[in-house]
Amino acid sequence: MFLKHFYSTDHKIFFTYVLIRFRRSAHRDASYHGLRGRWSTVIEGAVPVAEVALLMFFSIPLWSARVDAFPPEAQSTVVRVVAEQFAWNVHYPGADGRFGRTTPSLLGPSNPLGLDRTDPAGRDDITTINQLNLPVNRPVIIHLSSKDVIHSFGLGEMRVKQDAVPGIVQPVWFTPTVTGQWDIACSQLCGLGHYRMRGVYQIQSQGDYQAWLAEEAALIPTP
Ligand SMILES: [Cu+2]
Repeated sequence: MFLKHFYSTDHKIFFTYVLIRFRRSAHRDASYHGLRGRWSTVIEGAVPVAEVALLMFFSIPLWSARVDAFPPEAQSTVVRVVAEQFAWNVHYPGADGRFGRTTPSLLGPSNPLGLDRTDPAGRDDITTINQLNLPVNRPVIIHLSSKDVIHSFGLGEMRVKQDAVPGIVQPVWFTPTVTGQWDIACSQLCGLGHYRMRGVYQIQSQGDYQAWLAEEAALIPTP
């Protein structure tokens, strides 16, 4: 990004100007004084001031307005993602559209979300590890949290990157417009196994997604 900016057209024009303006035939003796006067200092000071103003008063408020305009949950695919060292636990509400109760006392190797299957809302819930399937052309709302340390949920192709912070449920939304399969990357150095904290997300057609949900629902353990 920086390099691309550095070699932009205006720099090439300036470089050409300098080549001609300070050519050898016009300046036999080198000047060791460099630039005199206050203008360069003024410009150097003005550039960061202008950039900070652009960032603080335009860029950040605009981006904030964009990401805070959440679509209604009823018209979205709502999923919970719980990060841990070193995996992504995914929780779907199931056919009833309601998330079952989760509690730390039920946490265990076979129940990484601590989901209470005796809760009526939790009976049909689907859980996966490192596998996030979503339908295309429908807004997705992900309620993101973490069990241990700060992770960062990165879906590069969806332009999504959001920190997962223990003690906070942070919603993030986007609308996938293409089908395909990519990696969920943890983009926060979260421990020794950070490098293998990799999941897969798959954007599917509505039909494929429903078929996948049915497949997963068939795997739900019966109490
Ligand atoms: Cu991580």
